[in-house]
Formats: sequence, C-alpha cells, structure tokens
Amino acid sequence: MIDSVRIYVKAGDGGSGCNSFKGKKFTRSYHPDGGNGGRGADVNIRVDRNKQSLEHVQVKQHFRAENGKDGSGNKKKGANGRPCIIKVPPGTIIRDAKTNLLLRDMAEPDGELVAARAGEGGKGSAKAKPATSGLPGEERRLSLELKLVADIGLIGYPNTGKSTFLARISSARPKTASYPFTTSSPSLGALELSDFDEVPALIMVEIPGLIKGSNQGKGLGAQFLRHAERTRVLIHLIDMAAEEGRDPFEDYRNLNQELKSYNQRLFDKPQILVANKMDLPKAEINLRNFSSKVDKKIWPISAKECAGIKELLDCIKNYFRQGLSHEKKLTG
Ligand SMILES: Nc1nc2c(ncn2[C@@H]2O[C@H](COP(=O)(O)OP(=O)(O)OP(=O)(O)O)[C@@H](O)[C@H]2O)c(=O)[nH]1
Ligand SMILES: [Mg+2]
Repeated sequence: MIDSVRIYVKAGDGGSGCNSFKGKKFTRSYHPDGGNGGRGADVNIRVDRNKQSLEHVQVKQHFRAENGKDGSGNKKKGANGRPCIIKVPPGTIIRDAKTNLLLRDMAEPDGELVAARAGEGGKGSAKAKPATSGLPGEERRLSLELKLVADIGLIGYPNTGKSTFLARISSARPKTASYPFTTSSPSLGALELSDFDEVPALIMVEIPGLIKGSNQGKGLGAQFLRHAERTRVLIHLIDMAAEEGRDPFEDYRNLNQELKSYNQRLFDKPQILVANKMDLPKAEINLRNFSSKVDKKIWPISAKECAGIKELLDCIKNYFRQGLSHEKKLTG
C-alpha cells in the first residue's frame, strides 16, 4: 500500500496582456485595444471517499495546472486555465516537503486545499501602458502522508482470523486464507448502524503484519500502525486455539509491547480483547489459562462459525452511541 509520497505541483502562469492598437478610420490616431491575459489555474487537492491509498498520486508525481491564454486585439481576454485536481483519500496529511510545515490534515470528507495558487493574467494595452505579462503560478514540493480515518483498529498476529472477523461484521470481503500475511495492506470495512442516524457507519481497519519485532522491521514492519492512530478503540484478536503453537498470552504481551514501542498513545488506547477460534478443541483450556493472567474482559467468539459475534457487536455499538459509560463493559 502506498501511503506516503512526495509530489511536485505547479499552478498555471497568467497569460500575457496583448499590446495592440487599433487605428481610427480617416484619422491618424490609434487607440489601444489589447485584451487581458487569462488567469492560470490552481492545483487543488480534494478528498475523495472512493480512494483508499495514494497509489495513483505516486504514479504521477508531477501535477501542473494549465496556463492562462494570452489576450488578443479587440479587447479580447485570454481564456483562463483549467485547474488540476488531485484526489486523495480522507485522512491525507499534507506538508510542505522543504519545511515540513503542516498545510492541511484532510480528515474531513469534504476537505479541499489550494496546493499551488495560479498567476493572474497580465493587463492588455486597453487597460495598461504598456501591456503587462502574466504572473507566474506558484510551484512547490509537497509530502503527502495517509493516516486512514477509522473508528476501530483491528490488530492481532497473522492468521488469528482478523479478515474473517472483518468480513463477518461488515460489508468488506477481504481475502482470508490459512497462511500468515494474507492481508498485505490495511483493509477497511463499514459496520452498519442502521438504527443510529448520527453516525451512519463505523469504519474498522485491519492492521496487517504485526508480530514480535515489527518495530525492527519484522513481519510487515510497524508502518501500518499509523492507520490505527486515529481510531477510538482497538480490537485485539487472539488465536485462543493456538493453532500455530504460540502461547496466546505471549502473543497478547508481545503485540502490546510493539504498540508501546511504536507510541505510547496507541498503547494507551482502550482495547477490546477478543478470543477467536473458540470452536477448536484447545481453545477452552487456553482461555481459562489466559483469563487467570489477564484481568480484563475477554470476548470469546468464533469468527468462522459466527458465534459470540452479536453480543460483541451490540456492545461496540453501545459504546459508540453512549460513549464512555459503556467503555468498562466493553474493555473491562
Ligand atoms: N477454526 C477456526 N478458524 C478460523 C476462525 N477464524 C478464522 N479462521 C481461519 O484462520 C485462518 C486465517 O484467517 P484470516 O481471517 O485470513 O486471518 P488474518 O488474521 O486476517 O490473517 P493475515 O491477513 O494473514 O494476517 C483461515 O484459514 C480462517 O478460515 C475461527 O473462528 N475458527
Ligand atoms: Mg487478514
């Protein structure tokens, strides 16, 4: 997934004013009739909810808006340039690449930024003596970084059933398979809250590739954790059947350590502990063991057989509806 890129943007230059004079019939006098140059066009960055990565921006990298056309005789103004619009997913953070100054955090669904301002057109001889040339359009280098905007972050070791769970509770259909790292970039799913108008859907993001040592680059590294930073709550999915021979409690401790190494705020986020694969034989005993070591509420489910999901989902919805009073019930 491409989630950080550097780009060059150049707004259109203004067209030149025209230096033209028209002679009057039967006299030797001339009067100026040169038209103004057209305005160049801006480069705009606009949020598009259908975009989920910056891949299309990375492919192009250079973005130029059209120049204004020159003015002509008979006071004819040159045409304005056509703007260049760069569409980005919600959650794109835009900085000046040179100074690293934050220009805009496009977290809102209708965000728009004038990334490079166009040059005004020059004045024609009808307005100025002599006619003037157009002003240059702004140019700059920007760095774009995507931090997806989601309500819930879904973390867990590879193969714990994150995608299966995401598919159960949302409209998303991520690939699931019995080998690790099936999901190689964050995938989003929307949980419908049909009976709740103010928040039409909760967005959940699966953070792939976390293992012990991700902060040192193991697995898929910790790069995708940035997409969990804006979430309100994390769901930590644990393979309670220990299908791959690891100890569930060790998994839980290791991933929390990775969160902490990445940043304290992520570590401090409320965490919903979900024990998955409870349909498998060893899960019950492992859960008993796990519960004796972790003093938190644990939600036992089977994402595959769709057990325990409804109770968990109801509690998540209540938490988002009624806020903190439900946090204790959800996270323990
Ligand atoms: N028995 C059982 N198997 C499950 C359950 N949930 C998921 N699985 C299986 O576990 C395997 C991994 O599931 P995924 O949903 O791809 O797991 P993931 O955590 O998204 O894995 P990565 O994307 O590779 O990190 C698949 O073979 C699933 O069918 C469950 O509740 N019970
Ligand atoms: Mg997956």
